[in-house]
Amino acid sequence: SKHLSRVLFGGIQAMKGQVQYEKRKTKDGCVAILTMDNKPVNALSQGVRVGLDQYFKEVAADSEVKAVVLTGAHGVFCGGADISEFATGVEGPMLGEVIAAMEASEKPVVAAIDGVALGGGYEVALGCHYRLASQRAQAGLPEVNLGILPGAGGTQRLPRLVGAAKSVDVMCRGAPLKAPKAAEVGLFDRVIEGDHAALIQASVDFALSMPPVAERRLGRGTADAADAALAAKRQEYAKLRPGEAAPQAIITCIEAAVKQEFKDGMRVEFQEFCKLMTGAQAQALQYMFFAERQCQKVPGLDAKPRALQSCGILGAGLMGGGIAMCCAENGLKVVLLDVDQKNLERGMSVIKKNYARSVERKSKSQAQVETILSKIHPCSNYEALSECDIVVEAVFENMDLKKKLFAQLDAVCKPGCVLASNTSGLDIDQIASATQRPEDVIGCHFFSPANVMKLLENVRGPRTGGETIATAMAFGKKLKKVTCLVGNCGGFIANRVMGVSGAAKVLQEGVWPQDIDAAAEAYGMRMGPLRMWDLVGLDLFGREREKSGVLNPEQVVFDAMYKAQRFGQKSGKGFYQYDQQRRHQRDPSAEALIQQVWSNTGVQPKTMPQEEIIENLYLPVVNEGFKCLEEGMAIRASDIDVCCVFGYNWPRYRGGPMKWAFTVGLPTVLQKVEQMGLTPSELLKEAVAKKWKMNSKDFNARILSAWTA
Ligand code: TC6
Repeated sequence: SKHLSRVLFGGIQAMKGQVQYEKRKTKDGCVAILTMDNKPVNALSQGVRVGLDQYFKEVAADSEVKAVVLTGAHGVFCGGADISEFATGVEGPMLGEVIAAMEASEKPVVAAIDGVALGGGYEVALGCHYRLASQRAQAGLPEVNLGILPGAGGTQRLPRLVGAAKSVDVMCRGAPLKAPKAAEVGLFDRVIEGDHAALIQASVDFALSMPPVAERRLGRGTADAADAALAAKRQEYAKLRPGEAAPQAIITCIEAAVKQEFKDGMRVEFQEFCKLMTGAQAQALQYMFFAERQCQKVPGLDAKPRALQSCGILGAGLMGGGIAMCCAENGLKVVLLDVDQKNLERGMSVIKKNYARSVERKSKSQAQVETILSKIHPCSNYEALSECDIVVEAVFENMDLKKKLFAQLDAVCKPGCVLASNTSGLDIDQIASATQRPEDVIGCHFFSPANVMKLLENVRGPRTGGETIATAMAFGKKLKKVTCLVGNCGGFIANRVMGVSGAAKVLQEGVWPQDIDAAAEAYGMRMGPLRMWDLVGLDLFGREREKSGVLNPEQVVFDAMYKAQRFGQKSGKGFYQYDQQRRHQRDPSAEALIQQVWSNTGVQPKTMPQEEIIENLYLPVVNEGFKCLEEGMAIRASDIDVCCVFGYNWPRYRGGPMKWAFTVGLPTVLQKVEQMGLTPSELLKEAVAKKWKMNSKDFNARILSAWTA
């Protein structure tokens, strides 16, 4: 500790994080207990790396110390490398060097893992000679989600510990494994019952019982995976994570671990790591890591959330049922209300069928399902909502109906109950006006299916109170949603910005649906825009157009599809034809119809480069995003990206439309938006004139001032 103090007080005070050192003397010998300490998740910031480096040197020189136990403070082992250092540059000592020095220790080193050991955190554990874990521990290598790979030796050490095939899955899936599974796969040597102190004691005893010279595993890999098996894994992950570079790079490293000596494998890992780290995907994914955490924060909101134990849901349709499942799965008591007994029964039976499928697929046990179902109470009487802490209305989109229901909720719900509407676009303030407590009314806009889609847009009306906002944000957190507070405008954020995508215009210019979809899918969208329309149903579109009576010449192809009753998947044909399994293929009759419309309007079919298709599709989205910001409908540019990524499956590795716009360059975006005949957002023009960068102080302040205005 003296040494570390000298380092810390010798001019490097700005370093984040530290390591605590304790010498524990027992009757069997003395053990050094090192505790990584860097709130909240003990990320391996420079101070932690320096601490580990120094203390391992000290331990080596101290003949009294027989072994080392390495653990973490704050109920966590370690959340990995400090991701915020990636953008600013990492200063020495490097994590790989620190781990190599630990591994080279002549004295046994035991990782005592309580809470999570993730990424570089688990790589540190891999550098230890043994890994003991508490029952609540988890381990994983989630670097793939940040567009990188376990670059501190993880790709070389894990295959030597558990074999290549399992390593591919751990690293390419990137999901943490809970203690029993982690032990089964081989990530932990033992799981210890009891609290943190029991784990440390067991680790101390274990360390002292091990041979004094540490076991080494750095020879060749176990060669358990043949080339063919790894080639199959490449294909599997190309499908599971299409377009992503990191999974393929990870498999390259694992191949090296199977075939080459450790030091040569490390060289391959370093090369692959550098390629990924300097690429656009890693940048975008690391941006998303912070964006999805940032969006949950509401500047200037100091109100505390109210208690949340129970949720009422009004309407047992598709949305209501999905919200009920999501609430019950996350421990809320649910009152599912539908005044129509038949709807209620149908809703409950859909929920039960969904869970029966989960049991079949083994994603949930029968016991889990029973616990969840026991939390959902179907009823058809409004009085049942009287004790709920929050009520989410999920009936169909009709303002008069919603107003009527909110007046009823106002009459039965207890004071302080949050009255939320799941409307996907109606004015929250108008809905609130039907109650005597507009400060308790907010929008909670779930995306379908609500139990699957991660986004929750909370919509503040002009009269929504601070406590209501805080409670709705806490509600999202409880449901494990990525929750964004947005403004009260038509379509809110995700639907509004994605709704202006230029698919109809490109189609009307003579580009075939399959070319448009192929471009979008190559960009990383899960489904091209016209396949998406086939899924949503062109009848919805057609009815809206008939109702509004506004005809736009760009949409004549859509109109023709509607008139020909080509509604999409639901009618077996739309832009494509569909088989029983809803697989799509090109449809000559759809193409003939489109060709006919084109020739009636003097349009020649043409090919358009994919990049140009993407610009035509998504630059309008970017422009609309800027408009949302200038109108004060979002708190940050990155919130718009979060809404598109989690609400519309915009490819995470591209970072969302706003991040994309800054990558393209705002002057180019503005120029093209003007060329497309769109009215450019004033904020976009201002950002170009003032040369604002994404997340620059001035840009953020300008957006925040619109939000608070
Ligand atoms: C790596 O290790 C690469 C190695 C290769 C060789 C170099 N760094 O998620 P929460 C912050 S890559 C910096 O809300 P939870 C987070 O931003 C890393 N900051 O909490 C937030 O800050 P805020 C591989 C980090 O309890 C706060 O901590 N590791 C890091 O729901 C709380 O986070 C990973 O990918 C970090 N590594 O979940 C793991 N981790 O309060 C990433 C967290 O200012 N982390 N923060 O907003 C996680 O998955 C989760 O944070 C968690 C805790 C499970 C550790």
